[in-house]
Amino acid sequence: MASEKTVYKKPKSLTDVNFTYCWGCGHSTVHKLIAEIVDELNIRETLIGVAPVGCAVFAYDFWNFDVTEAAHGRAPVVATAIKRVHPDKTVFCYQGDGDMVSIGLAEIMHTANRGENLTVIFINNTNYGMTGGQLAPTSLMGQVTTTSPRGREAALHGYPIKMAELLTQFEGVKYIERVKVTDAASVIKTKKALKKAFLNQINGVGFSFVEVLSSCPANWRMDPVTANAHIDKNIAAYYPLGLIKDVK
Ligand SMILES: Cc1ncc(C[n+]2csc(CCOP(=O)(O)OP(=O)(O)O)c2C)c(N)n1
Ligand code: SF4
Repeated sequence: MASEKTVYKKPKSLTDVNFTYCWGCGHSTVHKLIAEIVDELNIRETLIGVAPVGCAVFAYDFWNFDVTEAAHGRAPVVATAIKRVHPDKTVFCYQGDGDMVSIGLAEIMHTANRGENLTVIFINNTNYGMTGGQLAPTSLMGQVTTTSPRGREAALHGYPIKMAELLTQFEGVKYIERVKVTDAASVIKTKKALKKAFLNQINGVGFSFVEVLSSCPANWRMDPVTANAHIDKNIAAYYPLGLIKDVK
């Protein structure tokens, strides 16, 4: 009889608490990838995450390592303080686009400009997920949301902000990549980018930023498969994927 071989098991860095995310939500995939990377890099005991306001507000329930909470876009400054007090720890921020690009825009810009040796993971689902799908600074032109029922219009709402491109101008920023999690190949690429962003910090390279184009099927009023296709076809057309900055 052939002996059984374990090919996959739940990462140690996830608790037994079930995710509360909607079906097909990108947060679940990224949470799992982070947990896998933390196991692989063996940093579970020396890692501190900073969670945002938004659907990922309960991330501390799902990850089996230290996570604190910094509401309303303040994650980068809280992470800055933690890293400065504990330079031996690996510290990361996990933020949505409403949290980061709306109320927290100043914090991310100044943290990037200071070139803090941090890992920042930015989940861009082009709306405020938790509160019912309101317009975010990242919503696409024409995007219908609960606060833009006629679609996003430049004259009323301005244009979608490309955070990854915006941050490239800061000299302190060493690594920026934009990825997605819509199929197996893109999930593997995302894991590679996230791992590099953690390794950069461990190796003292400096501020590293990974933007993940992520689905919000619930507020987009789409099934998960259609939501992923929407990312591939429309969102990635405005927010180009790939490596944006990599300073050795
Ligand atoms: C001062 C203030 N304004 C607004 C809110 C409501 N609020 C909570 S989460 C959130 C949006 C979060 O959206 P995003 O960061 O995109 O995360 P997602 O839920 O999509 O993952 C808002 C507006 C609040 N709690 N406090
Ligand atoms: S509302 Fe959107 S972002 Fe929030 S859990 Fe549901 S699908 Fe995910």
